[in-house]
Amino acid sequence: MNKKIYFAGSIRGGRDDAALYKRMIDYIKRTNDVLTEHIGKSNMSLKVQTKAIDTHIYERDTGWLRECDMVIAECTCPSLGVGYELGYAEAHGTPVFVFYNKNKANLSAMLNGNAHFTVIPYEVEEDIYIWLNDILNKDQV
Ligand code: 6IA
Repeated sequence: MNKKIYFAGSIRGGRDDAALYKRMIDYIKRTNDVLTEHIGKSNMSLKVQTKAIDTHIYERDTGWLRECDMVIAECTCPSLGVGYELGYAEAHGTPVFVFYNKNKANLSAMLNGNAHFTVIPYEVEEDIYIWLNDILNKDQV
C-alpha cells in the first residue's frame, strides 16, 4: 500500500535547495504519495504573507502532519517552519527522517540529539536515494 509522506523543506527560511527538494519528492512519488508536493516548486511566491493565508497554510499542513505515515525532511537549509513541523510530528508519534548535507550544514542539537528522529547525514546526493529506498520499504512504518 502506498504510504502518505509529508515532505518538509525550507520555504521562508530560504529556497537555495528547492531543486533538490523537487528531485527527492519526484523520487518518493515513484512509489508513494507525497502530501506536500508544492515544497519543490521553483515558482513559489514568498512575498504574499497575510495572516489569513498563513492561518490556512498552518491548518492544512498540521492536518497533513496528523494524517501522514511519516515525515521526511531535508534540513540543510535551516527553517523555523520545518523545525516546528518536526516537533509536531514527534508529539503525534509520527516517524521522522531528517536528511542534511554534512559538508554544508551544522545540524541543530535539537534535531541531532533527539532520539525520536532518524538523522541521516549525507555527502553526495546519490546517497539520499539509497536511504530513501531503505526507509520507504520498511514494513513497520
Ligand atoms: O519557515 P518556513 O517557511 O521555511 O517553513 C517551511 C515549512 O513550513 C515547509 O515544510 C512547509 O510544510 C510549511 N510551509 C511554510 N510555508 C508554506 C506555504 N507557503 N505553503 C505550504 N506549506 C508551507 C505558501 C506560499 C505562501 C508564501 C503564500
